[in-house]
Amino acid sequence: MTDDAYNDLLQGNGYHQLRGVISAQEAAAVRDLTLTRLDEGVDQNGQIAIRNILHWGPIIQNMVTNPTLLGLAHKLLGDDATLGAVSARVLPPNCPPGGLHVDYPYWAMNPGLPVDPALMMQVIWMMEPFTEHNGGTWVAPGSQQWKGAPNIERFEEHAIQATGDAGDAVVSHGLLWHRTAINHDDQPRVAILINYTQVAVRPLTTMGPFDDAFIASASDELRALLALDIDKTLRRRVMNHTRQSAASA
Ligand SMILES: O=C(O)CCC(=O)C(=O)O
Repeated sequence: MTDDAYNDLLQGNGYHQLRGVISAQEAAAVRDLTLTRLDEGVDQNGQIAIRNILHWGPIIQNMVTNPTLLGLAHKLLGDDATLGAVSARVLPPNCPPGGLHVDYPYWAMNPGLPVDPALMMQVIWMMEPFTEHNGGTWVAPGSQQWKGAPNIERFEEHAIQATGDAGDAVVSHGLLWHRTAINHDDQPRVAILINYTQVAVRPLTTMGPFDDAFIASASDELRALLALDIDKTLRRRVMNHTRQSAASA
């Protein structure tokens, strides 16, 4: 699976759908939780973004450290990949579509960057079935290979909507052109978005501060993703780099 997803992200569609990563019941619990916390969100042109939701507890932390996703993030971004952002995206009924974009850090950089090595992987978690009716995400297959800034005409020629079941996860290369859709349903549509980046990329949002209880209970995987041991990580990088330079001298 990891190989197929990895190849899809770099050389194929630029995204890959993983079915049933969590159960429909778990997804429903996350959806319900999100809808009780809408007051933490900000309005983004009629859609709601709730940023930095790691503190919502183990239910979100377990999604962040899900072994399947982490395996893929490590293969794509390195064993010391970090968490760039974790947020909820709610599409209220009849909301307008979101803007066409690539993901951070690519939108903050000049276009024309190589696809491989990737700097960022996004996960769009479906907390309920995503359909064309309720706002399945618009994606342009293969657009991670299109150099240059996203443009709407080219996007609309190729874009399709990602649909699937509650508990599915769409992983995508940070350079994939995509946008949120209109929700034509009478119920809000909920996604959880997780961004993993190479360790050298500055996180999009501030992750902390973390209190002592959080740090004491954080799993090894979460410690690594939050770069809580960044000094050790970077020392290891420097040592590997020095060894490689010595070997090639
Ligand atoms: O909520 C969605 O449909 C996807 C949003 C997304 O991928 C993004 O804003 O980067």
